[in-house]
Amino acid sequence: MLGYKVLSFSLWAVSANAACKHRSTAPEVFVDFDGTIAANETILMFADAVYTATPPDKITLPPLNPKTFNNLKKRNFLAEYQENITLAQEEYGNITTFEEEVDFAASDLRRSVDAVLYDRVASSGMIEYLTVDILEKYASAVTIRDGWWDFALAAARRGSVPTILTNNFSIQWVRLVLRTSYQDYQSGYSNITNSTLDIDEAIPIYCSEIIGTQLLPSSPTDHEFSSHSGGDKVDILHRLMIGQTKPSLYVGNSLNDLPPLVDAGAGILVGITDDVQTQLKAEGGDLRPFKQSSLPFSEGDGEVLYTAADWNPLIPIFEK
Ligand SMILES: *[C@@H]1O[C@H](CO)[C@@H](O)[C@H](O)[C@H]1NC(C)=O
Ligand SMILES: *[C@@H]1O[C@H](CO)[C@@H](O)[C@H](O)[C@H]1NC(C)=O
Ligand SMILES: *[C@@H]1O[C@H](CO)[C@@H](O)[C@H](O)[C@H]1NC(C)=O
Ligand SMILES: *[C@@H]1O[C@H](CO)[C@@H](O)[C@H](O)[C@H]1NC(C)=O
Ligand SMILES: *[C@@H]1O[C@H](CO)[C@@H](O)[C@H](O)[C@H]1NC(C)=O
Ligand SMILES: CC(=O)N[C@H]1CO[C@H](CO)[C@@H](O)[C@@H]1O
Repeated sequence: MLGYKVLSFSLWAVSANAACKHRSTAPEVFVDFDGTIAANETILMFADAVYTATPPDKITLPPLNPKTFNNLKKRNFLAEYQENITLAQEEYGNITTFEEEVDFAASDLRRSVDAVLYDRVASSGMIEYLTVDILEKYASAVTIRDGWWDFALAAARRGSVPTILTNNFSIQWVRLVLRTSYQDYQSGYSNITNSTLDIDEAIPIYCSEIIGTQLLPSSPTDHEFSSHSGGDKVDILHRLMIGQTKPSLYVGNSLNDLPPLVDAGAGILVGITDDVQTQLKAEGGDLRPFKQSSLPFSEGDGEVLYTAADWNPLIPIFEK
């Protein structure tokens, strides 16, 4: 993993030097969805949509989101999932360093926790009750982080339409959230310079698909991929970078994103919580606020992760 890292950084340096001095090479961008593009953990909103759609006598799983549907008086499913992560951590061993945190996030132990959750939800029989109306209602309640569409359009103008790599749970759901949000964005900005670009459709999405039927229109950029961990994201990132001469940039927000963040040519945490930031620094992670002067990334020693509260500070990556 470290070897790949060093290689991609030197590629970045070479291509940046080779480019004319006004325009450094625009990176290929890979982005997490929940918590990074969306301010919300949208998987919980998706789960709420499933509970809303399912007739009460057909509900076979405790609610995933403890904040809603607690009237069902069932065991807190999210707490159980978190216990499963803790059990996996204990089995992995004592995690005290940043490197161990990255390694655990890429491990089969950590992967199996999310795979078990996914399989249990997929086989619950509840997903089949979902309707377009209910999905649309929940999609319009998602908050997209500030600057996302400006960032995505700036990247697209430099030939780097961002690719979404997400572990949660449905391509159709993620695409619907993008479509809904981009419509809002466009209605607020009457003079978008590249209005011919349907970027909400152009963004490739690599994700599982838990909805058994095609409820919503598909897009040629949908890519079903059984992704359940940061290690899976690294695999797909490597596959997509084959033959690519550009450097890679990964943007995420959580511990699950550490493997691709560290593996890519550069890694930026957008929307990381203070708790996780404090934890990673205590474990020896080198986290620094992302600034325009952080560019070009080639100056780093390859172990720095940058942080930003939203997407606005990242737009200059594509304006250099
Ligand atoms: C989504 O996130 C935003 C920003 O953190 C928050 O204000 C909003 O209440 C959240 N929406 C839902 C439905 O959780
Ligand atoms: C975990 O590591 C810390 C720091 O090295 C140490 O203080 C602690 O005793 C260890 N715990 C276990 C259960 O090994
Ligand atoms: C927690 O793990 C157990 C054992 O693998 C599994 O049966 C259970 O469904 C898991 N819970 C969740 C919420 O994923
Ligand atoms: C609009 O975006 C597309 C896709 O990136 C690009 O091919 C095209 O050149 C852009 N057009 C303008 C006017 O920027
Ligand atoms: C419209 O375009 C002008 C000129 O490029 C720009 O200054 C202005 O901020 C844009 N308005 C919106 C709402 O984007
Ligand atoms: C692997 C991964 O990203 N799993 C996430 C799926 O969604 C839950 C709920 O938001 C997160 O806690 C997991 O980290």
